[in-house]
Amino acid sequence: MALIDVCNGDADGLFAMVQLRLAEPGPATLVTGRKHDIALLERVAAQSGDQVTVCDISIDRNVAALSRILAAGATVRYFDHHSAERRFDHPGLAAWIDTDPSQCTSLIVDRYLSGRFSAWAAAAAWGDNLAASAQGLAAREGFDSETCEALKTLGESVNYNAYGDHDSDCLIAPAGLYRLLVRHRDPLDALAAEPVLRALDLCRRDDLAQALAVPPWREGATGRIWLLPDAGWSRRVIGPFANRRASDDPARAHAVARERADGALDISVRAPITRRRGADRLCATFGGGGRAAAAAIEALPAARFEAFAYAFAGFAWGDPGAAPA
Ligand SMILES: [Mn+2]
Repeated sequence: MALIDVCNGDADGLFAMVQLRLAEPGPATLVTGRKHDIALLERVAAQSGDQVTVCDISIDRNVAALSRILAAGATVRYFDHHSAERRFDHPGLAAWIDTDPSQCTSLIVDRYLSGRFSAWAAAAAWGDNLAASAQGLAAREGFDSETCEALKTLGESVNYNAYGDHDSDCLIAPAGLYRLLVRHRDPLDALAAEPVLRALDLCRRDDLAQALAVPPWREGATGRIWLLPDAGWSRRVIGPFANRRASDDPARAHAVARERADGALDISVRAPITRRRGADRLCATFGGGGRAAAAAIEALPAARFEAFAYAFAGFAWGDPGAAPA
């Protein structure tokens, strides 16, 4: 019987798994990757009796591999906040799914563990740009403002580290980072003891400064779009930059496109923070996916960028079927 842990390589995925393994130490094999490695369950070869724990990857994008793992006789615990329309029942599957846009996987795991490692969960919520949720948890735990600032920096730095197209784009592979983090019950101890976290923060600030110097490609009443050149800094910072712009202007939607070496575009989309619905629907129209609040399109042909900008400008953000705001 083997323990197999599978998680997104961003702050939310890694910190969800850190919480679970702090609560339940065990010799687990970790499968993780960068943000764009969404089909992580495909890499899992499970056998009868194996226990697979999954955090922060979409069931919809992994449903075939999930079925195969369950059919092999493994049991699966699944924690997630991505769209789960293809979720199914199976005696070997236990799922904790909450797709509310105020939620992230680390917050779901925090509830599952009755708040044993809430500082990790708050840092993850900041990393997923869920400031209100993070502050709510921090207030409940009585964290002071210095602690909050440190947890926010940690979450944003580790979230930043998950972007990039290649391991060479970033300072440390998510799997290596996880092994450093899980040694610390308190994320503040991790910040003090692991120099790579400070280095990540400095790199993120440098990359953000480069992106913040780029003017919007198009700006309208309902949203803003940026177009970044293909470079190491733009590959790394596209998501954090989209989060920053969304936080700065919460009533408008945001899209950050980045040119790729092959001429196509990768696009990160953020719904308005005041109406966090629809990013996944808009991106699905162009072959992408994600969550209601934050989604992405990979490799959009450049010839379709105008069509995307048009759809983005006219998009009805908010709940489908709700009265127009
Ligand atoms: Mn997440």
